[in-house]
Amino acid sequence: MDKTTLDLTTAQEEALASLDQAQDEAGLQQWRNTVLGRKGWISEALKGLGKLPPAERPMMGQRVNEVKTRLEAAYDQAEARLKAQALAASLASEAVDVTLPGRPAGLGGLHLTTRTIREMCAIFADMGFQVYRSPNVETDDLNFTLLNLPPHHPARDMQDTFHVKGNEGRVVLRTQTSPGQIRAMREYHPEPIRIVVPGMVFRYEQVTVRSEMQFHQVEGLAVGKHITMADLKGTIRNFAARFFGSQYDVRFRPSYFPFTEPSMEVDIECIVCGGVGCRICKHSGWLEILGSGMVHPDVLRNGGYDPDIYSGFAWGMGVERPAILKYRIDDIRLFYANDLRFLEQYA
Ligand code: 2NM
Repeated sequence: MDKTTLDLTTAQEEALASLDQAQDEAGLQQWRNTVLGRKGWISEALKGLGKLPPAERPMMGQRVNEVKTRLEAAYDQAEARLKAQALAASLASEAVDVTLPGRPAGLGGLHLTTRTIREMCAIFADMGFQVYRSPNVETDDLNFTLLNLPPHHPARDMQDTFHVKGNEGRVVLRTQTSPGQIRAMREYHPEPIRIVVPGMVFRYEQVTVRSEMQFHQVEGLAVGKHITMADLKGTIRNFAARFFGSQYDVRFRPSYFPFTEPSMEVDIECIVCGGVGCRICKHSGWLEILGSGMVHPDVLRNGGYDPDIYSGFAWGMGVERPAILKYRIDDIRLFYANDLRFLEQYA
């Protein structure tokens, strides 16, 4: 290619213009080949110098080299520009908008059983009862004998028991939280006590919509020098009014428990039908909520209190059953099914 100085200037301007058009790496390389490559026109121009009259060669040679230097610099600039564009594009595609609100991880909540235990304990706490904790695994003595249920007593069959292997059959999963009351009496006698013992209990029974093998209780005990049945009734009535609502009547029915004398079961007016009679209350208008009574003299003695000086009342109440009544839940097995669709409604 045989270019004059003027041609070179025009070619340079064209090359610079087309370089500005290069949009990507491929376009850039193609431009480099046609302009600066071994067979590009700069090379051709350099080769063509030999055909010029000797007098023109130095001036023309210098001019071609100027153009070459100028285009090489332009190429480097264009390459840098494309790299910066590519980087900006990839950063934009990966960009995180830090001003967007976050997607919060789901927060856990308390299980309905836990909430109900806490609510029950809080109501009794307002009446001066302290929470007393005691083990899930107990000796036969604490779970039965000291509660006035000697070996072979027929009332032991009221609660079918899980036995822990070995230990000559003397170790059981507690069937009620009452052994905690014995522990508390032995720890605090002869001081007066007002305690509630919440916790899990275990009974080897058929699982149904109304009963599980594992459930919870909040049992209570008050011992002192002038405790009467009026205290028991007042405490339970106050609890029922606060837990279920004061519009429901409460009644006390004579009953039997080995650890109390006299004993009473407590019913609340059916909270589903208001006492008219329905399927839930088996058309009686009443729902049983707990068992209670005046602590048996032998049990007081086993706890270290002289029954001629001290008296006490106690109750045993489930957690899940009052909860299914209060929240109108139709299957007690939901408490252990771990279905979030159920649990989340109460978290
Ligand atoms: C019940 C019913 C009546 C009860 C008695 C005691 C203790 F240890 F103080 F004697 N604790 N819990 C009791 C009384 C439990 O469950 C239906």
